[in-house]
Amino acid sequence: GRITQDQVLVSSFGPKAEQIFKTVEQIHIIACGTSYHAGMVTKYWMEDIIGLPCQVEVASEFRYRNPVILDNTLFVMISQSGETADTLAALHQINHYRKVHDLDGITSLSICNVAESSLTRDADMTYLTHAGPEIGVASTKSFTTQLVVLALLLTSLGKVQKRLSKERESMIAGGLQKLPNLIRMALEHEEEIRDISQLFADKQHALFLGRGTMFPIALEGALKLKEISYIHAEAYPAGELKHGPLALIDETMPVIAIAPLDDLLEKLKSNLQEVKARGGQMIVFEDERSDISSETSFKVVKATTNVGRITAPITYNILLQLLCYHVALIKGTDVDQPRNLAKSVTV
Ligand code: F1P
Repeated sequence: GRITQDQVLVSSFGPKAEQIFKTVEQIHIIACGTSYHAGMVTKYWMEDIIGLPCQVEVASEFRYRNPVILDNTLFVMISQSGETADTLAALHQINHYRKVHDLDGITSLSICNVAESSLTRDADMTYLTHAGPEIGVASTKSFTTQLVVLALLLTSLGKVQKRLSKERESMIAGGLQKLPNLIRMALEHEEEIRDISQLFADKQHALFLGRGTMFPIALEGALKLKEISYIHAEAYPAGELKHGPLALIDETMPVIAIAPLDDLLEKLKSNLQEVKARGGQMIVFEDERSDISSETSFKVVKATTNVGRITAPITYNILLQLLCYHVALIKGTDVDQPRNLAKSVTV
């Protein structure tokens, strides 16, 4: 018979993908560093968009605990290099558990940028990100492509399990189609972001805030800043500010907020008022149509408009990458070869 577009998409995860995706009852994502943050975004997507339970964990914890694994769990192992020791050890533990407990419904999918790697060899299925070689040690374009693959996984699981409404399917497809243009528009903000980065010339600390999928994006922004400029940075879900971190805020603390026009914007705005009241130096990445910029004390980047649930994390992350890059240039660090970091952490 005729092969449908949906079948082509699902089978791109592997010849047995359709059969496996039919029986999956929960997703467990395991990764490290930047790849872990891509997993965190996916947890929001999986539960919110297709209602599939999803947990996400760093491999360096998973591998050293005694997890109870349910049958019909799909493990998604994300790694740019495919050689990260913690992620590989976690996969080997899963394979061992499956054998010892005789649970055939446990399967693994590696999302990887390197085709010939230990992770792709030992996982049941693989989807390559095709980001091209990552020249620098800190992952950047891999993150973008990991999120695109994870959006395709979301679509495939949603379709096979009939969990994806037509409306949501076209929201994802439309978002992915718009993505190249959105990324181009994000890159056009470089000059503006370079000017803002001057603020960090004498800084040793920074705080990133976001809500929903922008929380993992805040985490990723903080990680990039630490990795390439050696500035101590932390990220918080904005609603957690009042549970401790507000104590850190004074007029010397730069606070970077990620504020797309979404259901959480009003909540975020009230969190930002708390920062303002304590004199924090706000840098806000907001939607063109938002009005946070009416706060004259804030430095605002009017980011690309029309981003949705799939495209917002990808687009806003690129704006943060630009900021971290320019801060690193000001600090005079080696952006491609940061101290104390290896491309593949193999120990
Ligand atoms: C994981 C990771 C990267 C980070 C640095 C060290 O690598 O933590 O996210 O930027 O390169 O390793 P991987 O498992 O995605 O290759």
